[in-house]
Amino acid sequence: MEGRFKQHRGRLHHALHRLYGHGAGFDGWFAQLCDDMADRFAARSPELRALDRSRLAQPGWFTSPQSLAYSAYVDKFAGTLRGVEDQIPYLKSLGTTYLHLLPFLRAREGPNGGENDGGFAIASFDEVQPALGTMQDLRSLTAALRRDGISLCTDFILNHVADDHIWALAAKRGQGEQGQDSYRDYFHLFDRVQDTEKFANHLGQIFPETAPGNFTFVDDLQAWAWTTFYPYQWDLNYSNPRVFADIALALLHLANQGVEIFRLDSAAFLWKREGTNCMNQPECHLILQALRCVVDIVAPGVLLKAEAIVPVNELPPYFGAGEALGAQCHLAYNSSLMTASWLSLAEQDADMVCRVMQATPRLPPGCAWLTYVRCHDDIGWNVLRPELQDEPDGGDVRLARAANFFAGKTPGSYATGASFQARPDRQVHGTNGMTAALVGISSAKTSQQLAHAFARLKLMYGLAMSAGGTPLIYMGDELAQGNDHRPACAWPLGADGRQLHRPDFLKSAAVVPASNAATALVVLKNLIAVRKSLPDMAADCATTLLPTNTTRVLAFRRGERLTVVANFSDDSIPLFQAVPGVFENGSIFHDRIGYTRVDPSFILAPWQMVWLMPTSACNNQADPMETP
Ligand code: OTU
Repeated sequence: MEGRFKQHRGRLHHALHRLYGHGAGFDGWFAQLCDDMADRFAARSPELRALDRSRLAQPGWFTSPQSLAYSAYVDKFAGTLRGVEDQIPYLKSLGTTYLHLLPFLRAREGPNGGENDGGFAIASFDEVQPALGTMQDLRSLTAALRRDGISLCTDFILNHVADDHIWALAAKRGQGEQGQDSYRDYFHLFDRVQDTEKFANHLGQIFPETAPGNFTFVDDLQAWAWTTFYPYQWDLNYSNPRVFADIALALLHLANQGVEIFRLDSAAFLWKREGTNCMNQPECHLILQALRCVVDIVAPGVLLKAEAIVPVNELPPYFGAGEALGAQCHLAYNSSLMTASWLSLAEQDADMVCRVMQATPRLPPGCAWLTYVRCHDDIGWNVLRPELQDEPDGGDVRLARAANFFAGKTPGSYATGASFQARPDRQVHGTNGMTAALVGISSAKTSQQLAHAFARLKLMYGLAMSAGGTPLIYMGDELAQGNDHRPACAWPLGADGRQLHRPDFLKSAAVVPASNAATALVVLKNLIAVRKSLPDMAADCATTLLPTNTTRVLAFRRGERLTVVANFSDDSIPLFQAVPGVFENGSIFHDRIGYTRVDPSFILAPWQMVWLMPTSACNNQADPMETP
């Protein structure tokens, strides 16, 4: 660690000094943090240190086309952490290299039936949720996954803790170390509601229906706590250096259990500034840069992934900017592309995807997007507002149309999702539903409807697999699982519309031949296998949009030779007319995901996606169309 400490200490000091240097005692605090980091390193196992070394020797190890992420709830996927271990062969059969397990640390047990935001209200960073297993099980799981080439990713919920976390309890008791009130300073507390108002007017709302507002009066504190999410999730106060140190050490402790990737939950919200929406603040990026230095020094095999659901222009800074370019998070959700792909699907117009891709810069080396279709959250429409600012109504009508379409409220809609946190009299918010429900697999009645629905599944996942980055499969999508229709009130974690897309996993063993589940599995496995075979799919290969004659079609090139074309509409469209440039050099292509020859007479079927390689470049790949 000595060498790495020398290498990165300056950066760490620089970021933390900018955040906390003005306070008395900074030097002593910084020295203590460095000592604590050394302790964490001392506790790091030989296996994990070896992993660190091998990853340092291979920077960007996660950016290859081999990378494939899978996201699942422990209980719904496999019961317990031990159960997840038993599912490793299945994960491997998909080609998974990275498993994101939704929160499994000890969560809030409080009143109201123990509501804990699906585990996102953390009561302890150092314990596993008892129903899911133990810390020993976690170590066993991470080791087993690692043996099979799969990295475990955990949610690291660093913006807030539950109101029964030890820090919150200490704040309620009004005691801190040395009998002081110091744990109150772990949170943003206000004595008078008037003090919250100067912030409130500029803030957005995450759950405007079920948790309106951003502040909660807490009797035990006799104060208003900042609660961006649910009232029982208290935002941490990062202007207090002790919060940063405790969080950094908690992260390292989990890294020492073998967690390799940290999904930094709600990363945009870490710093509050009057007169702003308190997202994406410069200090928020300094906090993340400092965290990156901490892992670069102690556990350099570890990756940080930003979960910042923000407009596309706000996303690149999560990879670092200026002198910190490439020195912040390794990965970030491409949430704008995800939302844009759903809007484009509803509108049968690829324009929004094009705009978002245009606004997505090439990333610094050693960085990659996390590309996805669905996750455990809603599709949040408002991230597209900047792209819609030229619309006379700021995009209200277009977004509302898309939301209504996916809620199945538009005549002729194939989708069976539901709107989230929206009221007819209020602007659009989010959409819930499993992919299969949103693309129409669940509602298809005729074989043609089903074929179209599967084309849309292939289009949506094909985009996530080809746009550049590590693609993520959300548990159940690979088996075309539909929505969970158990009533919200029966849900153990409290009523939350997002549970619509959090069903129990249909075990692969239960997949019936020729069922939708079986078909979906073939579609996704095919995309995965082909992607893995194409070097141009690496995250660091350039993505270049190609001009088209119709916005119903999206076309882009990956690297030098791979051309991706997608028809977002229900029209049949001659490829030659839609993307004339494709055939410029007289090339004939092979569609790697459709196993067809593609020449200038090729017609894109409704919602068809093709991945084109010049036949000259496929010399080793037998073309089924040309084999006698
Ligand atoms: C994240 O998400 C989690 O993914 C949610 O499951 C949690 O409820 C939330 O944090 C609080 O921990 O804006 O950038 O569906 O998109 O809450 C963070 C709404 C977020 C989520 C939003 C969210």
